[in-house]
Amino acid sequence: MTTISAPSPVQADGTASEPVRLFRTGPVAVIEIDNPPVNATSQAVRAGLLEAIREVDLDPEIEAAVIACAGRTFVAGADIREFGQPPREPHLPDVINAIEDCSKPVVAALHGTALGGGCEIALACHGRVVDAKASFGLPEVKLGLVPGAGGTQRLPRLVGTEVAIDLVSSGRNVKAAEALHLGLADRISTGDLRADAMDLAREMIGKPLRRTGDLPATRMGAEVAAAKLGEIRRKARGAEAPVRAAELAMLAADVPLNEGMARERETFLELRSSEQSAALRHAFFAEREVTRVPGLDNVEPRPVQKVGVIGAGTMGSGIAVAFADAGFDVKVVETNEQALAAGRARVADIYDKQVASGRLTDATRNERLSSISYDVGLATLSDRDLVIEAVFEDMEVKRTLFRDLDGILPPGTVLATNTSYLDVGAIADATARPTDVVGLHFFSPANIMKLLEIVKTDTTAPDVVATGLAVAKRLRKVPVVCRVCDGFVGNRILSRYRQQAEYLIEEGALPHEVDAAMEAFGFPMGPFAVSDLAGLDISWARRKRLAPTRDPRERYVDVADRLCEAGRFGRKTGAGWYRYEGGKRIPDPFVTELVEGASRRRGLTRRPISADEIQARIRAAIVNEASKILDEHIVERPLDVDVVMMHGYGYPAWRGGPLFEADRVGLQAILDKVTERAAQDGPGWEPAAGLVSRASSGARFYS
Ligand code: 3H9
Repeated sequence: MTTISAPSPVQADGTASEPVRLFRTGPVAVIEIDNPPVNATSQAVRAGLLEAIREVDLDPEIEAAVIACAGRTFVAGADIREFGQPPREPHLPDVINAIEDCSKPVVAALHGTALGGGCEIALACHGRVVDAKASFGLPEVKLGLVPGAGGTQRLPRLVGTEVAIDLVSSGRNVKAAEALHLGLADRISTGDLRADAMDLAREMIGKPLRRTGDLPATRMGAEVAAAKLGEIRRKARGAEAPVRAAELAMLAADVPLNEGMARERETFLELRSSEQSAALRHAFFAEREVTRVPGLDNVEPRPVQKVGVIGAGTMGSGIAVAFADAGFDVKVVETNEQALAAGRARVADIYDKQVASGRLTDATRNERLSSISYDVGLATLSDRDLVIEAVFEDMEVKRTLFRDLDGILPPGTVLATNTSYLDVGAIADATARPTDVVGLHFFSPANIMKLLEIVKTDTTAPDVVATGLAVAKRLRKVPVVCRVCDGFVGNRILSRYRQQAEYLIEEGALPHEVDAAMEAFGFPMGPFAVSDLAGLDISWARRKRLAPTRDPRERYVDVADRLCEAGRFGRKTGAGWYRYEGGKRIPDPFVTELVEGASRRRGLTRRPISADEIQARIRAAIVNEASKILDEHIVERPLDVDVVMMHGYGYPAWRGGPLFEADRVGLQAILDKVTERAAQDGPGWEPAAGLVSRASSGARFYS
C-alpha cells in the first residue's frame, strides 16, 4: 500500500505503483484500488486494503474514508484465478470485517459492476454512493460458489431476508435505481462520484456508525422457507450452490454475524473445491477464450455499422432485432410487400412483448424500431457493410441470391449466410469474391440466444472472420469459430443426440422417460419436448430432402415422420411427441402406439430402460461426435465444443460442457462402460468410432 499526499497515483513511467493507495486529501481520505482489468481482490489488494484501513483507524488527522476504484469498475470480485491455489492471508472476510469495525466512517464509491467480493466490501462500508450506471450483485452461484466474505450474512440485514435470498440464489445484478429502492445504496451520484461519496463521508463524521453486521435480519416462517428452498432447487436443475446460498441467507436471522460468517466460509471453501465449481469456472473462462482465435491476433476487423438482413421470417426478424438492440443501422429486405409487412409485424411484436413485460420502455422500443428500415428487393443493400441472408434453407436459392448480391454490393462488404446445415463454401463459390463470405449461424430466438457460430470456409479472409468476432462482441453474443461440416458443431452433435434418443424409444423407453432423464441430467428440456417447441415440420422437410441419399443400411427410426404425417407438428398444432392442454405437455397413448409399432417393425423386444442408461448413452453419443469434430479440425479446442453446447443447447453449465465433463469422468471410463453394455444389452451400445480413436490415442481433452 502506498500513501500519497499529492493527487498523483501514477509513477513517472505511467504504470500504477501498487494496487491499493491511500490519498490524504484533508479529513476524508480516499483509498483507491487499482488492479486492472477488474480490480479483483488478489492477495496484494487484500493486504493493501487492510493496511489502508488500519492507517485510517489510527491516524488522528483522518476522520473518514472513501473506498473507490481506478479504471472501468469497482471491485468485480475475488480473483477467480486464485481459486485453484490454497487461500493466502489476509483473507477477504477479515479485511471486510476490519472495514466494518473501523472507528471512522467508511463510504464506498461504486462505479461499473460491484460484484462478489466487491459487493461484500460495499456491504460492510457504513455508506454506499453509486454511479447512476453502476450495478451490484453476488454472482458467486454462477461459479458454483456461495459468497464467501459475509455477503450471505450482511445482505439480509441490509435489504431483508426475502430479497437477499433472491439475489444470492440467482446471482442477478441490481442496477443503481433498484439498489437505492432496496436500501443497498444510500445515494445515486449525479456527477462526480468520488466527490459525492466524500460529501456523505463528511456528513457522517462524529455521528454513530450504522454497521450492517449489527442490524437484525428477519426470520422466515418454516413453511415459507421450505417452499422457497424447494422452488430454488427446482430452478437450479442440479446446481448445488443456489440452494446452499439461500440456506445461508436464511441463517442470518438465527445466529450472530460471526457465527453466520464462519458457516458461510466453511460452505464457500467446500464448494470451491467441488466439481461443479471447477466446471463453472471452466465455463467462465472458456466463454472468454473462444473469442481469442489462434492466428487472428493482429488482424483488424472491417468496420461495420450498416447491416442488411435478407428475409424477414422468424430468423431474419430476430437477427434484425439483435442488431438494432446493439445500435446498428439495420435494413430488412424481402421479395414482396406482403412478406415485408409480415416481417415488420414480427419485429414490432418482439418489441411489444418486451414493453408489455416491463423489460423495455416505450421510448427505447421506438428508438430501436426507428433504427430498422424495410425495403423490397436487394438493390437498396448497396450501402451496407455487412449483409446476412436468412432465407429458405435451399442450396440453389442461396447460391442464386449470393450471385445476385455479388453484382450489387461494393467490394469489401461482408457477405454472411445464416444457414444451419448447408456448405458455406459452395455458397461462397457462387460469388466472384469467396474471401468475403462467412457463415453467421444465429440460434433461435436470434435476439435472445447468446451463441453465434462463425463458420469459415477454406477461402474466408482472416479479416472477415475477425469482423464476425467483432460484430459478435457488439451483439453481446458468445462466438465460436468453426469450419464447414454438415450442421457445423452444434446441430451436428444435436443430430446424434436426437438419433440416440430415438434409438432409446425404439428399444423400450417412452419419449417422456427420455425427456425426464435428460431434464434430471440438467438440460432445461428433454429432446422430444424441444422438438415439439421448435416444430417437427422443419426437420421433416429436411429428412424428406435427404431421403434419396440416405444410406439404406442406416438405422432409421420413423416415428417422427409418422407424427408429421398425422399432422402433429408439435406445440403449434397442439400435439407432437406430446399432447398439449393449457400449455402443459401430456404423454399421449397415440405416440406410445407409434413407438411400440416401430419396435415391432425392427423386431425388438421392448425392455425397461433406466434414466442412468438414457443419460449414459446420450452422453456417449455427444462425446463421440464431439471427438470426431476435433479429429476433423472443425474446431481446434475442446472448449469450443463445450461453449457451443452450453450456450446453444442448454448443456448444464455446472457440468462444464460435454468434453470438460468427459475428461473428469475419464474418456476411457466412458468407452469401457459403452463396451461393457454393448456385450450385455446389444444394440445402441456399439463402441463408437470417435470415442475409440480418442481413447486409444491416449488423448485427454484438457490438460
Ligand atoms: C467472489 O467474489 C467470492 C467472494 O464472495 C469471496 C471470496 C473469499 N477474477 O468479462 P470480461 C477477467 S467470486 C479474475 O471480458 P466485461 C476476465 O477473465 C467472484 N479475473 O469483461 C477477463 O480477462 P481476459 C465474483 C477476472 O467488461 C477480464 O477480466 N465475481 C475476474 O465484459 C475482463 O473480463 C464474478 O463472478 C475475476 N473475478 O465484464 C464476476 N472477473 O481479458 C466475474 C473478470 O484475460 N466477472 N476477470 O480474458 C464478470 O462478470 C465480468 O468479467 C465483468 C466485466 C462484469 C466484471
